[in-house]
Amino acid sequence: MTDIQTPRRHDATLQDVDRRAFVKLAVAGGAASLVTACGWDGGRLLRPGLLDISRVNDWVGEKILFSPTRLAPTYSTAQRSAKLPSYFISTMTPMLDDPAAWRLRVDGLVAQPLELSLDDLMRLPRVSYTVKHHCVEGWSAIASWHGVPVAAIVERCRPLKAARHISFASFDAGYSNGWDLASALHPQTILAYGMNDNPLPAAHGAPLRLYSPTKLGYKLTKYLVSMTFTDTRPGGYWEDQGYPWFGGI
Ligand SMILES: Nc1nc2c(c(=O)[nH]1)N[C@H]1C(S)=C(S)[C@@H](COP(=O)(O)O)O[C@H]1N2
Ligand SMILES: [Mo]
Repeated sequence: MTDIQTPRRHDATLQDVDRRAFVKLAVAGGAASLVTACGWDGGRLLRPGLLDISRVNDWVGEKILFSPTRLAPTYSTAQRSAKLPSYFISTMTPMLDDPAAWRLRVDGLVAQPLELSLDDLMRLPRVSYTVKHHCVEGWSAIASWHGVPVAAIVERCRPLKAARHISFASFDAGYSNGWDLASALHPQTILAYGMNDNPLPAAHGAPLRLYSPTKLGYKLTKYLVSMTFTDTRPGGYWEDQGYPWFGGI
């Protein structure tokens, strides 16, 4: 499929690692249980009790900490990290055989289902920001992202009253994430097609990825193919293995 090889998670260069910026969750037990999230031994994290702690974290995050309008800090382009580690669950960089045929499917509980090409998305309102990425493995890195607010998509597909959540799905071995509608409508939640003034690189989720500086890295679906509006709370790759569903910062 491709001869382009990018470093995978284990050999990614962790430049600009800022462990002091390691995400602090409101519930101390949650933070302790998160250290190896999106790591290599996720299976071992399925200890009894962890899922309960996650649920408390989610409740605190969703009902108390999250504000639909609070903006995450932004940085100057001069503060960008030299490198952003690249993570994906496939064994090789997920790439499309026919990028021109790619479309974002918007479906589920909506009045107007959509099929959007990259050109369609680029014609919609554009947001750019330079923000810090937080991975629960303990690294963070600053980069600029360019894309269309999810709110602009929501405006066009017109979710039905019963729609409360969105399931974001990818072509990376079925990686997916579930989001609540309020978080998706946050002004800094975007579908990014650009990074650091360039088209989104394959290693970082080309052609399109979800991005938000108010969520932990594992909530930011790369290699997007669809957004499905649901009434029930959708699961996700790491969420289903015990990591906090809300994943807020
Ligand atoms: N499709 C897909 N999206 C994904 C992942 C993944 O493995 N597959 N990993 C997540 C995790 S754990 C992180 S920290 C970020 C990493 O984004 P980056 O590779 O651009 O640094 O992507 C998230 N989105
Ligand atoms: Mo991560």
